[in-house]
Amino acid sequence: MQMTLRWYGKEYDTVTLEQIRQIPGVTGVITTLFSKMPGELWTYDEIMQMKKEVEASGLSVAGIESVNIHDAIKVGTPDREQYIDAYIKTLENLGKADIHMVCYNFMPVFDWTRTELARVRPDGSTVLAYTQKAVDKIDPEDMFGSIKEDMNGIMMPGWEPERMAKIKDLFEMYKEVDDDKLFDNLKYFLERIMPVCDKYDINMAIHPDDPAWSVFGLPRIIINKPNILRMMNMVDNPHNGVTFCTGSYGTNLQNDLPDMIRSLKGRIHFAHVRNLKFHSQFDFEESAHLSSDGTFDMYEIMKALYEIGFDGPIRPDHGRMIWGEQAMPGYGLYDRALGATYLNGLWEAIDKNAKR
Ligand code: DNO
Repeated sequence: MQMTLRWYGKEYDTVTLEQIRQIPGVTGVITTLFSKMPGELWTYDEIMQMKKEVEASGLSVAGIESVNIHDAIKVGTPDREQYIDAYIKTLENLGKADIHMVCYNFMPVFDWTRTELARVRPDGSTVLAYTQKAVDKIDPEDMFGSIKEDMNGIMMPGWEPERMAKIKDLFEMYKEVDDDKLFDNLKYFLERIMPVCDKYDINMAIHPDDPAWSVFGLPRIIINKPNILRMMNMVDNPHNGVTFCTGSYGTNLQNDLPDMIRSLKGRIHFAHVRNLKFHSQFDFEESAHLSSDGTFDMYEIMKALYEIGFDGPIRPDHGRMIWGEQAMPGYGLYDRALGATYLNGLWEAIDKNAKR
């Protein structure tokens, strides 16, 4: 595996490449062209400019998170063709730039959903949190407004104000889309892009829906083992793979994370590893990475990844906001650096033990 950190680019991120370079064991970043809207073409020159900047700092570009999918593709409207063509061209340009992993999601309207971006924990740190009660009380159109205040003035991925301004229309677009239709549209998209992925050896890594159930009545399909295996089988190509995000699949306590990892051997192209602390089934917050601070057994998760021979990029996922840092919620430097170090420690112990 390659330990990485997510980095949004110097115009958007409060963390610098120089800081990331000093985290022991972190050798690459997962980055993006953050200003690109879903459906927009990424040119070869733009990609190379970003790549050169990362490499000048001594780090590598371990993959992209995300090349976002236009809603026309998810809904399956006739104009999806033009957006799929642009996506294929973007993949081709990434392949030419020697970038081989692309994380994306197929969530309708909202990307990940949290009801609080700065819940205060007993130790004074703040974390992202979710309560179903809060979601049930709020009109989806007010969702963006309700969390905007906590964004620290920073644009959050998946919550672009341009898209949120059209939220009514977005909900209207998805009116006829149920789970099966969403699966069909995903299959159509994957079948169209697999030839370019095969040509340039690009691993597509779908991110799970977060939380792993329907919110606001919208269909959500990348949520559990049966659905993800259905997706792997419906386009049975090794380039059709997943981002295994423990914090997203883990929102549903019925998901057995190590078992899911084992069932996806060869198809996990990217891993997001973080822990959650549950107060009740539908009330959780993002804890520190350490097993004892949350609900998941991080040792068992890392061991499952190790045992399936996972060799892709991995990143500590959202961190707590600690030590007075002001950053994009979930994406500060300090707690993610602690997370990377902890995960590297677990990996080293598992590796040494296995080789004894
Ligand atoms: C949240 C992230 C997601 C993820 C996208 C992938 O912090 O894990 O926003 O990047 O769903 O497209």
